[in-house]
Amino acid sequence: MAAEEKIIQGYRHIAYKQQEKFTGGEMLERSSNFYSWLEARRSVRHFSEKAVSEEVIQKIILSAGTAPSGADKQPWSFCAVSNPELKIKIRNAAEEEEQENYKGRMSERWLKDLEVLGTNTNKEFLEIAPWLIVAFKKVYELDEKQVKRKNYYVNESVGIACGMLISAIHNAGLVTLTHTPSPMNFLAGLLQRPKNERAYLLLPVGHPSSEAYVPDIRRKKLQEISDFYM
Ligand code: IYR
Repeated sequence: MAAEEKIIQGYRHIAYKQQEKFTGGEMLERSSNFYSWLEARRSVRHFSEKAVSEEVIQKIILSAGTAPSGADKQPWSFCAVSNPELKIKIRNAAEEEEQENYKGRMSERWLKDLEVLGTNTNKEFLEIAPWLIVAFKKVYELDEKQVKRKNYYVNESVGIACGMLISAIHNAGLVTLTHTPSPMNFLAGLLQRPKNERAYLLLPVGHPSSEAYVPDIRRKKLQEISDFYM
């Protein structure tokens, strides 16, 4: 039996406890089931006003916070907004930016690519969804002496955390979409975030409306997204 702890490079490490062990067959079944479950996730733009408890949102955020990160800096911060006035302010500011985007900042080609997805400048979901989660990346931290300490691989880390956030939302039987108003500095302003935080992604979270539609799109096949070198 391995010792409970070990000093590595001068620091205490604890024995890794493998959570579960599976046979090859069980592994295949679980992987296949997990894929089917994830495959059923869709980005949904039509929300119901039905409430979602704060506790559920807390667990979802905690799940996102388990993501790996550069030098374990955990360079993220998630703001959960249910305050109706604040949601309206966010909607208005996002729509203002999107109007600029859709009527000039985005190329013809880009607009054409988005047409099939049913996106436009109307961001009603920012007001209707019971929660908005705004993910912020922390580009640096301030140490005890208020000296800036740069974080590492911040985009990768926060991107992974957001992926896990989206999976946690799906696991709760809720829906979301990744909204990227651009530029999105207005979010740091409205939420009065500290200087080291930059808005990364805005995710409305809630139940789908009883009349929710999603575009009829297909996911790429395994052969299109992978190459095996054996
Ligand atoms: N940020 C805009 C436009 C947009 C861009 C991409 I790339 C999308 O996949 C979807 C939308 C918006 O949120 O509408």
